[in-house]
Amino acid sequence: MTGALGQIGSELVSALRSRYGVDRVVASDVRMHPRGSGQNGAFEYVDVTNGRQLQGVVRRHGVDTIYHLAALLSAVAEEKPQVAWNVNMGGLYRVLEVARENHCAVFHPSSIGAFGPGTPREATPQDTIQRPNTIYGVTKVSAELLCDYYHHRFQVETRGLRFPGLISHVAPPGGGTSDYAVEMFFGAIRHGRYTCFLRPDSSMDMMFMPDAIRATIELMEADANKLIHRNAFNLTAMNFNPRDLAAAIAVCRPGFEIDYEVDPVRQAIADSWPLSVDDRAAREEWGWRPEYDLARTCEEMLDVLAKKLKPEDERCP
Ligand code: AKB
Repeated sequence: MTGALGQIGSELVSALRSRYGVDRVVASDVRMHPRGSGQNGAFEYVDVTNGRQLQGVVRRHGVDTIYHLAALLSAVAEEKPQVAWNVNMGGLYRVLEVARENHCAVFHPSSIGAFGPGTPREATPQDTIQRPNTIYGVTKVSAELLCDYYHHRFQVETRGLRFPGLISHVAPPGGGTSDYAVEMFFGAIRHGRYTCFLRPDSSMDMMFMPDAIRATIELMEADANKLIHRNAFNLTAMNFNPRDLAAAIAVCRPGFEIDYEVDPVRQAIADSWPLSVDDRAAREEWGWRPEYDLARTCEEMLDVLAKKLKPEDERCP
């Protein structure tokens, strides 16, 4: 797995190790593994833009599937478009080449960011217009196309998911637009308040990380004969905007307060994304069913964060 210390990787590594065995999963990242993290299992330093490094790790460990997660997220990509192209596309191209040469399957996440202002915004269909106006979106559409190309041209087993905003209490997200949701949970526990960088009515689809991890594993284990689509499936679990989330948090943390200081860059990114997506293809082709709605996500997030961030036990009533 590349980008194994990131938001998805931190939880996917453990899930894959419990399912397939600790010694069967090699975690890698461009950051060094923090000491005393409690994680057993192989860890390698890998810069995904370095094909030789990737090749070396794949050959040394006899890797048969690459979960390629290393990428810049939407907001940080917009600050550094050249770096975003280099990491997101340069990294993927090298991963696909190594996969082609070593007969590996590849999982690569896409995003609701692969859509743009010309896309139907409500119940966005699986197959529709994709003309994003952010560099993140441009890399995501290009990645979907390149993964499909490697599948039909070289028979590389590529599969992907268009993740909505992801919510997790394990590893902090880095530089996304949907990150306001995670920040709001942390704000609620730490300060009883949060200043949101998106407008109160900025709706988008979201998902709690346990659903995202299960979706990844289910897609990679799905029967290839049943897949009409590959790169990448629309996916959703719940839909809300900052105002809805603040109200749901206030149910568990009465007195929670929110105010708004809109960041024009991240607001423009959110405004270019779907309000909601239609994930029927994922449901029909490989049986996708989410388990966490907003109420259940809030309860678990606040419960875990209260224990993690404060010494006293503050359970959600
Ligand atoms: C981001 O906000 O950039 C990501 C995403 C929705 O792709 N979380």
